[in-house]
Amino acid sequence: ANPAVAIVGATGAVGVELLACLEDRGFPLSSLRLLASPRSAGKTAVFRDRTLAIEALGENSFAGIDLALFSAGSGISRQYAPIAAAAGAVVVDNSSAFRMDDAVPLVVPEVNQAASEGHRGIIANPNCVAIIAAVPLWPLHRLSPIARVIASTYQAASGAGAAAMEELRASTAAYLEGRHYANTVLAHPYAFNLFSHDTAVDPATGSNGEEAKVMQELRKIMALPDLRVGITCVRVPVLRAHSIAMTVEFERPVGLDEVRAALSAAPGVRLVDDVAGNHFPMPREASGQGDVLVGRIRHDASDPSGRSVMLFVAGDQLLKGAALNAVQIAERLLP
Ligand code: A2P
Ligand code: 11C
Repeated sequence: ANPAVAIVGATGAVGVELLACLEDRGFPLSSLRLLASPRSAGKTAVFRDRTLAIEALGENSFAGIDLALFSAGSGISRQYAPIAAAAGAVVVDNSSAFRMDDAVPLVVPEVNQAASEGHRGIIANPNCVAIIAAVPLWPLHRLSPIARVIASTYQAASGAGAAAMEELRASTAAYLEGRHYANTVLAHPYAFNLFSHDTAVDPATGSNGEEAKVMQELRKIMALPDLRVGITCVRVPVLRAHSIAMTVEFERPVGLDEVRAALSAAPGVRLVDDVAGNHFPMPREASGQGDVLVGRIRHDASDPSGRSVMLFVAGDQLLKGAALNAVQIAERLLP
């Protein structure tokens, strides 16, 4: 029989996309239960032309559920994912709660699909920047071993949730009309501005929480515990796709033709590298796309050895960075 599926956080920015991915991809399911906070109980959502009620999440929400897709923050995951797993469901968890737990696979299907096989009830969906970076980094590592990655991110509002997307819209409208807008979701004025990622900086390392996650998650996903990663994470006033500028240092010199060929052949990657047209990956074009867009492929002029290649990447944070990756993990669990 097809699995009975539950979505936890069905009203959130990622939850809505989980519903859409299940529908668009024709995911074979026998029933779908939509769970959120008590504030949403009684609201409805439409799935395959049927109107489904949204229910308040509780300890009894998982009876008869085979697959539970969680995207309601790490506190909810810590509390309820073990309950769902104990009730017999396989959990695919979009939060950071279990990602670095040795007993929990951290999976990007294009990179380490086989890791899912060892799961004990919970599979973690990585951080969105880690996913969007890993999709092009993995075929490059297969081409020639990577020693080091230096990256800067341009992260959209969607990564901070539906309320942050609304804050970007409302604060931009207020700015254009000359009205004061008091930000309530993000810590700084968002319209026509950008700022260091909203997670706290660890005084001991100087990295913020997002940067630390990306560094450690990339090493786990790619099974490269010694990969050297340096990253700066920044929130920009874009609605829903994250972009990343990356410098990839290989152990040996590489040619741009072989880099392009490896990326062209890679699953989940689409080259957007029109030099004559000056047309490269953009968040607006990445939005709504399952593929990670990759372009601006060139040698790093500051490294005459020819071992360093620079790229610009954009990927839909809500799709490949979250919902789509989770549904792709779940598809591969189907018999
Ligand atoms: P709700 O809409 O009822 O608050 P986002 O990441 O876009 O901010 O969405 C967060 C998701 O997590 C929403 O679906 C939200 O539901 C859900 N959520 C937040 N708190 C709880 C809770 N205590 N129990 C269940 N779901 C929750
Ligand atoms: C952001 N990447 O854009 C974050 C959101 O590790 O799941 C997701 C945080 C995570 O702010």
